[in-house]
Amino acid sequence: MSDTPITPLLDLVQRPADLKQFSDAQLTQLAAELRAETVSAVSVTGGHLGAGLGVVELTVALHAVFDTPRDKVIWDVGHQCYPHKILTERRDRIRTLRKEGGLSGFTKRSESPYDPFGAAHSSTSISAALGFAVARDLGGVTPEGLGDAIAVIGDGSMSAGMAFEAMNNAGHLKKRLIVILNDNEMSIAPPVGALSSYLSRLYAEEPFQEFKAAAKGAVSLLPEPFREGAKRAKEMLKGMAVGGSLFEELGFSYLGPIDGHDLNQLLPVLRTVKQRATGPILIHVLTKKGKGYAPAEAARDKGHATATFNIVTGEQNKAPSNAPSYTSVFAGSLIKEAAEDNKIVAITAAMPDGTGLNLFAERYPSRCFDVGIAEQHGVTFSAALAAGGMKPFCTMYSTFLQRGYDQVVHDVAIQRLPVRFAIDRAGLVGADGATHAGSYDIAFLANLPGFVVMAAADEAELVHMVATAAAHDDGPIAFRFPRGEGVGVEMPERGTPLEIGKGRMIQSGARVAILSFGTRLAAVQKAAEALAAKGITPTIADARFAKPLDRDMILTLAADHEALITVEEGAVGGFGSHVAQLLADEGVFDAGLKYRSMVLPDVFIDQASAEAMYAVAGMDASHIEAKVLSVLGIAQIGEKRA
Ligand SMILES: Cc1ncc(C[n+]2csc(CCOP(=O)(O)OP(=O)(O)O)c2C)c(N)n1
Repeated sequence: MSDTPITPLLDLVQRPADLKQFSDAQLTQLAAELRAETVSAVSVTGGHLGAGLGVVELTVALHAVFDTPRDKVIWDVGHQCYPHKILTERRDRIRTLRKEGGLSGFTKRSESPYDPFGAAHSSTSISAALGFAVARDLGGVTPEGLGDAIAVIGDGSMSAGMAFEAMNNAGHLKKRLIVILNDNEMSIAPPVGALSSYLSRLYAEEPFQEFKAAAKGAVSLLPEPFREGAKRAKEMLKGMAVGGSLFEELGFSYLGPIDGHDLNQLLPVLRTVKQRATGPILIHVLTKKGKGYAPAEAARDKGHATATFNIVTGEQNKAPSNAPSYTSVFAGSLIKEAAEDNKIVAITAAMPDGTGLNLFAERYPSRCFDVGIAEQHGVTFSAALAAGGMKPFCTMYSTFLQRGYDQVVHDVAIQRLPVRFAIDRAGLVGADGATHAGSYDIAFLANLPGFVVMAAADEAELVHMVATAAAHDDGPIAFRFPRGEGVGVEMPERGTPLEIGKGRMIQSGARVAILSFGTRLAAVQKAAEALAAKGITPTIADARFAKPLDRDMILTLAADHEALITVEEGAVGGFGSHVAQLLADEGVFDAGLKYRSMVLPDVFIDQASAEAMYAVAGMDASHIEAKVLSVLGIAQIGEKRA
């Protein structure tokens, strides 16, 4: 594979309709070219590689057989959609994937009519496809028309509750709907759980299926082309008995399993389904994550997500790190706490590596639970672990915890159970964009009675917050920390529990106090250096807690300064709102305090580098400096920034 692959057939494809001109044999060649183009693009952009490589043939087959964008192909998660983007009028921009102003790394409605439903969080595709199918049957209108609705969902994503809720509903409504189960026996990590074992059995026990099919006379029930297929492709039919009773019980016709890398199987099956399907149908397709690119196939995560890389060697270009990542500091601290306290257990929802809990699991396998892509269950499971006397650390990315919100309220907070929420990827996340930004957790947790909500200002603070959470048995407690590296502070050997609801002073100054919550503290300090050159020394405090607030500290800061500014990497409604509420309730504004809060802007910020996102958000050091100057009424020379 060269850096810029030679792609004579792909070069003829402007839009999916162009695929109709190709013979099946040419489509096979087209798939090879599409794979090479995908590898080439991701080598310069980084991103999700393995999942896309696994669906190259499926992507070609879907676009060759169906008529997109009239027919709606809905990719679950959307991380496998790069080949789809190449075929759907976005090849010219494919090397801008995940970059500022470039293509999103996921499907996105605003980007293309070929992305009928955006995603990035998993397990929504069947619900979305069903919605399109029902809209179609009720005479709904879209600019592209409404044809077939096809959900493509991975075996990992299929394990989530939402997928089953949708199948349950679809089986009941009996609308024509196509679900393609893309089974690569991988999630990000190897998938766990009973569904995964069930799927494995579906193809491990072929003889049983054949027997069952024969017993039911099922082969004769298969549509004509499948019966012909028995002659043409004996191998294919072997695996295509009527199995998948779980899906059948839910009201789906089950077809499969078929080889998802063989267009000679995919094309006839999809054509037949297109011709004949009446109700909901599930096609079970077996694929290999990372297929066709040796370094991805060989990688532990099958090339799930990668930095830019050298195509020949597969070697990734990773910047050397100067400080440990927050994730590794969290995991290391939790392991130390767990060594002292055998009641500590850890829960992840399909993200063992991303959360660092893979390290915890190595050390304490029986105390670590990967519940699959099942945040709702993960939270309630944690709640009951707490009720049962354990000390659960429910470890989730901020953005994915959103899915378990009712469980946080109903199962944890109302019952005042001491679940410890370790919230990774809090704040802006860069290339994954708006769907993955951890913007809301402060707001949606700090409004819950009895919750303790902390944010670590640096990696040493994180160590103390893990210890604080371990020691806190009086109700739920959460601590948030961002993606990426710490700031390089000296690290304590062990964490010391913090006093609940107490902040800390960083520097005392005059006129203006900056009250920071979380890792924007470094930017605040940088702003203070720039302000010092202008003769202004702000007071700086680290709030540590958004709930309970350090009332004494905040009211003292307000009393001693002309202006108070809060800074947090979260949406409106969070820390700053609680501080404003306190100040209002205490009548502080009556006395004329100048108050400003710096929060994420009220927009969904598209992907870009972290620095660029902070600039868009108005949250970098220069913005903080400008905010101080403006609140003090000091005009700036040149550009007015605040
Ligand atoms: C609600 C939610 N939780 C977690 C994730 C993180 N995540 C992204 S892809 C993925 C694995 C998906 O596995 P599968 O559906 O089998 O697709 P594959 O990558 O194997 O093609 C996970 C856990 C997510 N996107 N959404």
